[in-house]
Amino acid sequence: TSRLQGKTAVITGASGGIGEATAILLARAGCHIVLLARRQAALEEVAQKCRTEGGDGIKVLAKTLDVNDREAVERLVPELREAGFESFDILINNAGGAVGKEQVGGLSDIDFMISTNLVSLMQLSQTFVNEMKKADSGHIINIGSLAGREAYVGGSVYCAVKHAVKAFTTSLMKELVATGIRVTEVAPGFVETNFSVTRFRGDAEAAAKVYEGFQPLTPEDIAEEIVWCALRPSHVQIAELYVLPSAQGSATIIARKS
Ligand code: 8X3
Repeated sequence: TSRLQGKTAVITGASGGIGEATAILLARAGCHIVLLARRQAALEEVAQKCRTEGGDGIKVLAKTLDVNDREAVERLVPELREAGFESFDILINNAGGAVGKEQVGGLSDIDFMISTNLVSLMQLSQTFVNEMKKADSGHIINIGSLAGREAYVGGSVYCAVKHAVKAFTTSLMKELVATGIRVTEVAPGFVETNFSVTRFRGDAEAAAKVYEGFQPLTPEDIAEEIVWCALRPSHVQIAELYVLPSAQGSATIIARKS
């Protein structure tokens, strides 16, 4: 049986994209699944898929949560305990994204990006590290980005926060070496999801152009990498994993066939 059998995985941004694909694979590996996102209807659909993949042996909970609601995040662990989850083995901080491709952007976009990608990730990490310490075991997996490896035009705020995610995750990994808690950053390049639609403020045409003429990563590709990290034996810690499409070398070096 899988090393993940019977473990509990908590996934933010679970209503679509990488979060959804990861939840489904973890359910298939026998994990109990806590799905967190703002959109309840979409979450319910993902929950159904997880139940189909995981069978009767797993618990699946679809819970509405805005990761930017600090009080709601504070209530999360007690509420999950009430719902029958006793321990938390894997946290996947996947919620996040970029809004706008202009230089810097307005203050509300700046605040939103810092809050969603960084402050929420820090609060959730802190919350679940406290829980995992009780069992002296667990795994925090933070989703970084190519934007945490290079700073590109049109990404000043997003690149800043993703660099911060990388630094935070590395510090946390070092701080927890004496514990049974592992910390991993999985950092993808271009993955075809709703990411670019949000970045281009709903302009689907501009979003589609990002992935034109080459084969981008799929959410399932990154889900496989995340699950691979989680599946390593407990003495193996994948500290970071940088994953690009084969046709991508950097934010701007992409072999497109026109
Ligand atoms: C991944 C998106 O455009 O920074 O976060 O590679 S991008």
